Amino acid sequence: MAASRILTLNEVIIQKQSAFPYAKGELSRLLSHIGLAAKIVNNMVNKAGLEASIIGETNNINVQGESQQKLDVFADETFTKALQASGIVCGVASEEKDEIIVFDDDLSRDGNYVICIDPLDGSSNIDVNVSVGTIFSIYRRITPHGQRISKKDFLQPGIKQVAAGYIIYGSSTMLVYTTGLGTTGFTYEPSIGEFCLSHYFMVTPKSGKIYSINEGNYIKFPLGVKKYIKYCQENDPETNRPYTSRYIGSLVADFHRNLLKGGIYIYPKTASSPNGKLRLLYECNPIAFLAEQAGGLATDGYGNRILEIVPTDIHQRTSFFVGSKNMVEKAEEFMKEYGDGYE
Ligand code: P6P
Repeated sequence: MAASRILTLNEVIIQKQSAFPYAKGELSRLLSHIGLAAKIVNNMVNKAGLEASIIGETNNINVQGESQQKLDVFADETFTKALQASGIVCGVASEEKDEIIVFDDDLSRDGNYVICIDPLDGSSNIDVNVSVGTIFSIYRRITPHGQRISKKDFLQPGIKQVAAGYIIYGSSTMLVYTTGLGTTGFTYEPSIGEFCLSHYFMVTPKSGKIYSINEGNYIKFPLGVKKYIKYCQENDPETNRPYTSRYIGSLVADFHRNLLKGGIYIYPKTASSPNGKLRLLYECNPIAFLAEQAGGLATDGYGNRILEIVPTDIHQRTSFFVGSKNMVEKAEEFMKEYGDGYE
C-alpha cells in the first residue's frame, strides 16, 4: 500500500489558499513566516533546561504587571522580526509591548495585515518544563495604504480575524490554525524541520469530562462559577461519575487538551480581577476563533460571544469560558441562574 505522503504546512496552506478570500499567496507567506519563527522559538524552548542564559527572569515587569521571562523577550523579538520580514504585515500588538509596533520600513509599511500576538503564553512554566505556547491573531488593516496605521487597526472584533492560531511547545510541538475553513493541526517533525499535517479538520466533542479552572481562586469566584464547579464535582448524568479537573496554568496546553478530548476552560472575573485575567486581543479572540471553527463555543460567561466583543484597548481583559459547546452552555446556565454575586 502506498505510504500516505506527508503534507507540510506550506503545501496545505497553498491548497486551502484558493478558498481564502484574500488570495495572492499573502496568507501562505505570512503563515510560513510564523512557522519559521515557531521553529526558532521551539529550538530555544527545548534548550531552556540546558542553557542557563535563556531561562529565568529579566529584571523587567511587562505591561501586564508580570515578571518578564528571558524567553518571553526572545519569543517576542523572534516573531516580530519574522512578521516584519514577511513584507505583508504593517504592525504588531504584542502582550510584551505597552504600545503597538508600527513597521515603517519600505518593505512592510504598506502590508495588508496586522497581528495581535502573545509570544510565549504561560512562560512562568518554562523553568518547570510545562508546555507553553504562542498565540496569534491576524486582521486586515483598516487604515488606507499610504497612511500610518494606528490602534484602530487592532481594535477590531474577533469576527474580523482573517486567521488565528497557536503553537504549543510540548512533548511534541504543534501548530494549530484556522482561516475560517475549519481548524487544522500540524505536528513538527524535527528530522525534516517541517510542520506536517496531522489533524486535517479538528472537531471538538460537544461534551467532555474535563473542567479546567484555577480552583485556588474559588473564594473569589462569582456564585454561578462556584455552583458550576460543584455541579461538575457532584454528578455527571451521562455516566453518573464526576468530571475530571485538569488545570496546568498554561492556556494553550489546557485548551489544546480540551479541544482534542472535550472539556471546558474557564477564567472568570474574580473579586480581585473584576475584568478577568486573560487578554481579549491575543489570547481569547484567537482561541475563540479556533474553538468555534472546531464546533465549540467561547463566551464571557454572560451570554456574550467572545468574537463579537468590540475592543477599546489593546490589552483589555475579559472573562473567558471556552470549549465543548454543551459544557459552555451548561456553565452559562449556572451564571444566568446564580448571577454575578459573590457569596
Ligand atoms: P493563574 C498564563 O499567565 C495565563 O495567561 C494562561 O496561560 C493561564 O491559563 C493563566 O494565565 C493562568 O493564570 O491565575 O491560574 O495562574
